[in-house]
Order: sequence, then C-alpha cells, then structure tokens
Amino acid sequence: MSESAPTAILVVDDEPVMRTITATVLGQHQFVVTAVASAEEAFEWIGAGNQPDLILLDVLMPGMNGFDACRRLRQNAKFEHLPVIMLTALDDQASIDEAYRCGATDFITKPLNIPLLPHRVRYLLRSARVFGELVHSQLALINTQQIAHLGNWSMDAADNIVTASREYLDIVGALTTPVRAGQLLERVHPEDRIPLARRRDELRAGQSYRIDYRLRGRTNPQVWVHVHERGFPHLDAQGRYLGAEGFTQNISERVAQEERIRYLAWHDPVTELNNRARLIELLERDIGEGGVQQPVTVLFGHLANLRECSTVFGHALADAAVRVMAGRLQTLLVQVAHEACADCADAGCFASAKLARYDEDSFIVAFTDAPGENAVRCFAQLMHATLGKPMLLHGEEITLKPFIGIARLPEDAEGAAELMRRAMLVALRAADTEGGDISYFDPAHDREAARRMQIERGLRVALEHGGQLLPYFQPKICAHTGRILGAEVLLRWRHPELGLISPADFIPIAEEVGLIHPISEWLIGHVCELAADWQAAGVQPGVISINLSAESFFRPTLLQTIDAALVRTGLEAGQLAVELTESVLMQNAETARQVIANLRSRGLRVSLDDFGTGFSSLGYLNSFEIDEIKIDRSFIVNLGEDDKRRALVQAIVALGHALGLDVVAEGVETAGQAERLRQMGCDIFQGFLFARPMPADQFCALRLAPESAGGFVEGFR
Ligand code: G
Ligand code: G
Ligand code: MN
Repeated sequence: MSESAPTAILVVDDEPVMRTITATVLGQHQFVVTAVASAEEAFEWIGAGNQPDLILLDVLMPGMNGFDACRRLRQNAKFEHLPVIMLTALDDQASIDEAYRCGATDFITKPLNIPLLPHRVRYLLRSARVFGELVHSQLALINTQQIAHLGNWSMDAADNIVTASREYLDIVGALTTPVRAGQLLERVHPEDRIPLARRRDELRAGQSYRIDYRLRGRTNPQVWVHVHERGFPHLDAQGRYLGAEGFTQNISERVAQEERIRYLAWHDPVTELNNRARLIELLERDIGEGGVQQPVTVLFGHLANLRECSTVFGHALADAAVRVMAGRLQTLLVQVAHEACADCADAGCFASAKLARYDEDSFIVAFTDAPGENAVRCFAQLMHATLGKPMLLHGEEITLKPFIGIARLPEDAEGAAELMRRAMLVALRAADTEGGDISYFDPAHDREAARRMQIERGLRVALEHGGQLLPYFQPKICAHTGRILGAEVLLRWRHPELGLISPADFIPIAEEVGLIHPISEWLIGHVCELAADWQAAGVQPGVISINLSAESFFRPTLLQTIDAALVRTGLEAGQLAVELTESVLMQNAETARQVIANLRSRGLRVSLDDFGTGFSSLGYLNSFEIDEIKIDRSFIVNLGEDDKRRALVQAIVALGHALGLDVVAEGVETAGQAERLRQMGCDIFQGFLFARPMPADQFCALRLAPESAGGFVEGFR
C-alpha cells in the first residue's frame, strides 16, 4: 500500500447518506471505495473474489450487525489481519469494548469527523502494512522450514535415537547416531525436560505425541533452539513397546517471528513505544493489584499541529518527528528518575513511569507511584518544554505545539481507559480553545455546575410566571419562487438577570432536569394560539415547525397535547410540523416510527433536522415516513470554496429526492450559497440571508406585507 498504489476500501453502512459521504470523501483521497448497504452484501462482494485493504464497518445495521460480521470475517484466514474499523455510537464504552473483542483493529465514533477520516484511515493502513509484511514473511518461513529444517529419526525402547537424518543430527547438535537418551536430555532446556519425558512415557502407552521444546544451540550454547517434535510409537502384535519414530523441526525463526508479531500487537510501529492497548493493560494490572486502588496520574501530551506537519511535509517527516519526540520523552524520564529537580526532590516516583503512544498525535506518561502535586506540575512543565523544543529534520526546522492534559485516579475516573480519555479531553479542549499549555481535569466543574443550578431554578420561575420564554420565528422560503412557506419556531429566553439565553444553553439543561416537557407542552399550545390568531386576522402563516427533543417526542401524552391544542384553537393539523433530529429516531426506532405515523395520520408534517451529522438511524429513513430533511448548517458553510462539500450536499439532495422528500438547506447566509443550492435542486431555504429568527409580531407583519416588499426577499435571487 504505497501512497501511489490504489488502496481498496470497503464501506459497509446501511445509512445511504453516511455511505455516500464516506465513499465520496475517501474517493477524493486516492482510495478506491466500494460501498455496500449490509454485512450480507459485503460478504457477497468478498465472496466474488474481491479483496479490500481495509473495511469500514458500521455496528448498527439491520440483518447481520457489525460485531457479528467482524467475527465472521476473522474466522477466514484470508482476513485474519485485515484492518477493520468499526463505526460505533458516540462515547459508548460498551460498544468500543465489544468492537475490540470481536477483532476490530480500531473504532471510530459517530458522528464521524469527516475531514479527519482520510487521515485516520491512512494511519491504520500504515500500521497494518507493517504487521502484514511480518505475517507474510512468517508464512513463507513455515513453508521453507518444512523442507529445510525438518529431520526424522527412529528410537529404541530405551529412548536412544538409533537412526536419524542429517537434518536431525544438525538440529540436536550430534555428529552421528546413535544419540543416547542422556546425551540428548542434557541439551534440553531444564524446564522442558519433564514435559518431554512425559511425552515419551505416553509413547510406551501406545500414544503418539507432539511437543515444542528448547535445545541448547550447537554452535552457540547461549542460544536456545526452539523445536517442534512429533513421535509415533512402534508396538508389536502383542502390544509391547518396541520404540518410536518421528520428526523434529527447528522452529526458532518462526518463534522469533511470533514474538515479533506479539510485540507489534502491543507496540506502536513508528516509535516502538507501548501502544494504547498495552498501556491500558499495564495500568489495569497496576490498579487492580492487591484489591486496593493504586493512585495513578496520567499526563496526556497532544501534538496539536502534527497533522498539519504531516500534510505539509509528508508522512515520513511526521513519523521522524514523532520518533524524535519519543526519544526525548524517554531521555527525560531517565533524567528525572535520577536527578530530581529542586522543586519536587522526589525522583523515586518517576522510576515507574510508563510511556506510550496513545494515538497518531499523542503520547501518554503514566505514574503509578503517586508523585506529589509539585512533582507532577514540575514534570508537566518539563514534558511541555521537551515536546515543544524545535528540531531540525531533513533540513526543515519543525516545532510542534504540545498541550498537556492531566487526570488522576481515583479522583477523576473509575478505570484506566476512562482516566486516559479524561486527560485527553482536557488536552484536546485546551488545543481547540488555544487554552493553557498544561490543564488539569476539573472533577468538580464548579462553575459549570453552579451555572446549571441557576438556569434550572430560573427556568422553573420562567414557566410559572410566563413572559420570559418567547417563541421566535425564522421564515422558510421556497427556493424557486421566494415565497414564505412557513417558519421554524426557535425558543428564546429573556432572563431577568442573565439577559437573552440561547436555547443551545438552556434546552440541554431543561432536558436533564425534566423541564423540557412542560416547556414543549406550553410552546405547542402557545404557537397554535398565535397561528390561529393570525389566521383569524387574515394572515396565512404557512406551516409552523416546532423542534421536539427526545424527551418530548417519546412522551406518551404528546399526541394528547397536540390534539388538545388543535381543538382548542381550531388550527388545522396541516399548519403544524415537528422537527426531530436523527438522534431522536435512533433512541428507539420502533416507537419513533409509531409516533411519526400517528402525527402524520393527523396531518402534521415531520421534518428531520440537522441531517447528515451522522447517527445510525439514517438507514431506516425509508421506513420512517417523513416529509422533509434539513441539511445541517455545517454542510452549507464553505460550500463555495470546497468541492468536497458540494459533492456531499449534492448527494444528500439526490438521496432526499429519491425518497420523495423535500430538502431544506438551513443556515443559508450568502447569495452564492443560495444560487449553488438552487442549482443542486434544494427545495426550501432557511437562513440569515433571507431572515433571522424574529419575534412573533414581526413575523406576522412580514406575512402581512406584500411578498415583493418584504426585506427578506432581497436575499432571493
Ligand atoms: O435558535 P438557535 O440558535 O439558537 O437554536 C439552537 C438550538 O436549540 C437549535 O438546535 C434548535 O433546534 C434548538 N431549539 C430551539 N428552540 C427549541 C425548542 O423549542 N425545543 C427544542 N427541543 N429545541 C429547540
Ligand atoms: O438545530 P436547528 O436546526 O433547529 O437550529 C437552527 C439554528 O440555526 C438556530 O440556532 C438558528 O438561530 C440558527 N440559524 C438559522 N439560520 C442561520 C444562518 O443563516 N446562519 C447561522 N450561523 N445560524 C443560523
Ligand atoms: Mn430545527
């Protein structure tokens, strides 16, 4: 798999959108992609003689799921070492564990980070190639050994070798036959003498045997020769033991190769450091020891610009940089273990440090000897300085930008894997927000928790007194005529002290503390009243969409609430739509299907919001009977500059239309975006270009104005 040779990737995903997106993105990175919709189709494709270099395998699929597919794949010797990446639901530790158990090489959590996908795939392909080359040479070796290093022999009843081939004599280091029993046993590794004697006893009982044991080397007595031996007894007609014959094979090189393969399974091929799996195992062993929980401190060193460096200078240089970093960290650990700095004066605690490469662009240093606060801080500073020091590679001066995240056991996490994720989170957050060089996991999250309390209490007051929660309306525009087709209701909260609060800030809290349902119930009633009032005044508001969280959507009383509001206000059901996200559908597909059917049988429209951000329910799109998909805003941004994005959006529009759905583009901000989206066939626009979310009376006034006079129409064409 050199960068130039085409690499075949098989994408197995039942969601048409994710499949198309993944295939498109990887296709643009010189991969040859085949995409299929189920595990069954994948096996059919493989059965037809196709051999992928890597498989991206979704976990949740109708029919055979990804776990079972991976297990079945691993049973076939041809795919034993094929890199398989499982796509699991976000942050689901159980799925991740299961993925590894059934033989996955790695996992990627959904929603997919599309731009990172090709990097991740390349990284895995490179590790797999090193592994594959070894396996290959191992197989070649087994074949040649069968010809070259196999000796046969026969033995008398007293275990003396009486006849033997040249190869056998070479292996055991004898010049001629006979080879006396004692003479041979002397050369056998002391630990293997008893097992070998037992096998020979079995011969006397008429049983054949097979055994692996070690012999002292002929030329170099310090080296142990590994042999595999099989023996078959010779019995006379009365069943008396006469002796045996068999063959002995020198398998030293194979054993060495196996050791190398085992080594690679636990180590990073670039730096030869322990890999993540190995570190987790080592730490869990330490933590579990003696039943008492051993304190552990983990320092996660994230190299923020390594990926950029690899894009600019190439993989070889990025690998070289990582190797330099690994070497520097090893040196640093030796240094601190011997000569503690003045501050911590506590060198002992560094002696047991464990260093690993956690991921493509990160290292972990773990301490199990509980260094004090000062020592950790001091080491973190040294680690940061070490990683951030410039280096000269192939004539380029490279400076990496490290961020260190620190987490502790037992304060910050329950187990080793969680501890590392916590430390990673801290480091990544610092890198994303240009935060501090060294950051600690904050177990209390004091400020955040306090703010939550304030919001929760405030929401209860807002619901009781009214007037603080305000529905805003953002018009939805026909992409072809510019007419207002309706609006999406976006809640705003005017907090008496905190000012205007975004729903992105308070809706998640309302969901957590069980306030989302009363809010939704109130909002449904209130919006129906407004729409009915407008109609009574001769204004046609169009279809009004309300966002529903999972908690509200699955609430058994949702339909009663809607029915009651419609009856009370006399509004027609067709005036109302609900917007759901993919994650809502994913929570419980069966129930979701029923609720959707109930809503639509009343005449309400159902819209799928934030489409394309990648959860696992998309594959069931067909069976959900919805009316509309809204392409997530993230796909619309940069539409102008980015060919890839255009291809993705085009694929989503095509898919929507193929399923008979209206396709809405949300977050349309520029005339250029609108023009492109129109060309792609988008049906409906929503975005700042046309109108921002506005208070109810403004929206009513807008509907009242003649279409050509409305300010929003300016954005049209
Ligand atoms: O308007 P805007 O930026 O700030 O909305 C942020 C998020 O809050 C959006 O994802 C939107 O779907 C969600 N949201 C807005 N109003 C409501 C509501 O009434 N109910 C629910 N569940 N979500 C809402
Ligand atoms: O998740 P949902 O699609 O319900 O949320 C819509 C969100 O998008 C709201 O927060 C709304 O304020 C915001 N929004 C609507 N139009 C635009 C736009 O043109 N640009 C940006 N940046 N946000 C928008
Ligand atoms: Mn929405």
